[in-house]
Amino acid sequence: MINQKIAKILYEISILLDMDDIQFKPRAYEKASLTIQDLNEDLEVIYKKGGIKAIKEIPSIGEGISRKIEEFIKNGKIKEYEELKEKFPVDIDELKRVEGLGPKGIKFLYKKLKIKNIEELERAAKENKLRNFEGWGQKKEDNILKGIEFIKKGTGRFPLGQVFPLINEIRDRIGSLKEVKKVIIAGSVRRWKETIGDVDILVISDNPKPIMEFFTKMPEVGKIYGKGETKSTVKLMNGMDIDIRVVEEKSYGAALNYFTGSKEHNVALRQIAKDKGLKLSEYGLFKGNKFIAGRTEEELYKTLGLRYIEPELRESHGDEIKAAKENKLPRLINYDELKGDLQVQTNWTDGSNSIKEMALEAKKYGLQYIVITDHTKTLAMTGGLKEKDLIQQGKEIARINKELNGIRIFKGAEVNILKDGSLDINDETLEQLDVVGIAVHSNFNMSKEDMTNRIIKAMKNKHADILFHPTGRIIHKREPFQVDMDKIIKMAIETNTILEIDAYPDRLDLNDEYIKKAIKMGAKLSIDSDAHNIKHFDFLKFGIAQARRGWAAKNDIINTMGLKEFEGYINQKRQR
Ligand code: DGT
Ligand code: CA
Ligand code: CA
Ligand code: ZN
Repeated sequence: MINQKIAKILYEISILLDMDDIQFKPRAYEKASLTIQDLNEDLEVIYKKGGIKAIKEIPSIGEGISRKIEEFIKNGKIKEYEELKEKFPVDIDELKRVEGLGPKGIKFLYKKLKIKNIEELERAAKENKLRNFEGWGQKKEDNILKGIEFIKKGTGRFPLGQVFPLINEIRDRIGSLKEVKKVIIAGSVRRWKETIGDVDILVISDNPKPIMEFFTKMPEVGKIYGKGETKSTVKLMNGMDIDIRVVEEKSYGAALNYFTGSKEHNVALRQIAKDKGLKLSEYGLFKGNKFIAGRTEEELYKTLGLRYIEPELRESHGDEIKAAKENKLPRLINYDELKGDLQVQTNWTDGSNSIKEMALEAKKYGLQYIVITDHTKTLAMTGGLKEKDLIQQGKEIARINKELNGIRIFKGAEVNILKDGSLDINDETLEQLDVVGIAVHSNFNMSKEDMTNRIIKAMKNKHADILFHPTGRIIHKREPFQVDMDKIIKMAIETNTILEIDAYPDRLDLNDEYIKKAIKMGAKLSIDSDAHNIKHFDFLKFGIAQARRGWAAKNDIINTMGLKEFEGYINQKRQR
């Protein structure tokens, strides 16, 4: 797919045109970029089938932009873009990763200080050159430095959701080679960690040589670190490293176990083996020189006297080993057990699809119900809904529900928790909704005590049902805000408020530790996609993985309830 490449270029053109003080055009490029990001069909395919005419028929793509797209498909570059980049040699892609720095800020800093990249930005901020501009100040300068710090820390790790489709595609490509008997992704990917350092691919084969050839020659490969008989390492053009190892069938379980990790889990298993007078390695479990287990992982755990431990649990710092010994591992929620999605945005605010489109797509994912939760009025940049809009949307939902079968839409909202803990939608309107989500979207930099009190006050509103993305963090972008999670969990139980596991790949909020804690204390959780377009239901699996990493069973998650049960649950909630 070249769509993402083109979308990125169009977005950069929009910023560069704006730097050039050109009116209106930037907005058109930005809109086109957003449309293309969400397009299901490959632009190259569209073009091959219907030429430039077919491109022009895509909404929000006009004559001028369709010519640029054609140019890219034909020549692999866009002349205007190259010229603009020469005129403004600014690393937009890099700079816009800094939290709090948007296109306007990038333009401003280039005009005033000729800042082109993160290094120059950092230097300027450290020399206090930003704080004296109107509308900037010391606080913003500090935040920019914090944002830079954050990016530096995260460098090299990728949010799993960002690279997951590519990883699976590569796995399938390798799997289709005739020399390959089996291929599996091990390492942190198999443990579904929030972010991954590199990808570890394990292959069973008697003939590794052609596999090494194929692997090191994949079109995505940017650099070969090493190419051996049975193992190789490459860096892809997107910066991600991949290791591949070929093993024999006989040691597959042991190798898979070793390369799945975590390292701490491996160390603990080896100790258990040692205590039994055995030796565990990536080649198998041995008594002296005699191979006694290692063909499968199940066999390995069994021989060590443990219950099988799911990969998502293999990093709980020893807890999982203790539980496996005592037969106390949870029966984790399965990847097919969600029946509803309680946070879904639409084109009424910042989502890209209609209510009906979202509902129909949810049905394809096997869901029985969704809650529409568009943003509310104080989140102005998303065009947040006012009371009267919510009432109107409710009517629309009722109408659509009559048209659809097999999927039920509930009326909801993602209501802003204001600085003082009050909600930005009045009680009479909240009363009319089926499910009320509440969330912090502003004033993140409060003291722990103030933030905790703010959220507790909001949870005490009798209409509040779910606390969305409870810590507000964005991976690689924004630290969680300061909050006393013990108190929040206690209050969630007392006020019967659901705590959300937001499945959006750069949120994954709550994190695994808080999930574990919330479950232990007895709170109820939900797993929601936070979808902003129809493709985002695909994120639910990352939320389920996160829940599993937090030791969640089916019963801990509210939206594993079927429609009837869920309806009963919210009706009961409404009556109190
Ligand atoms: P990552 O790549 O940083 O997201 O995390 P992992 O867990 O995928 O780590 P990686 O790629 O360095 O190694 C893959 C697995 O190999 C790791 O989970 C456990 C195993 N492993 C690697 N180095 C060691 C080691 O020094 N000792 C032990 N026991 N296992 C190791
Ligand atoms: Ca790895
Ligand atoms: Ca590795
Ligand atoms: Zn939100």
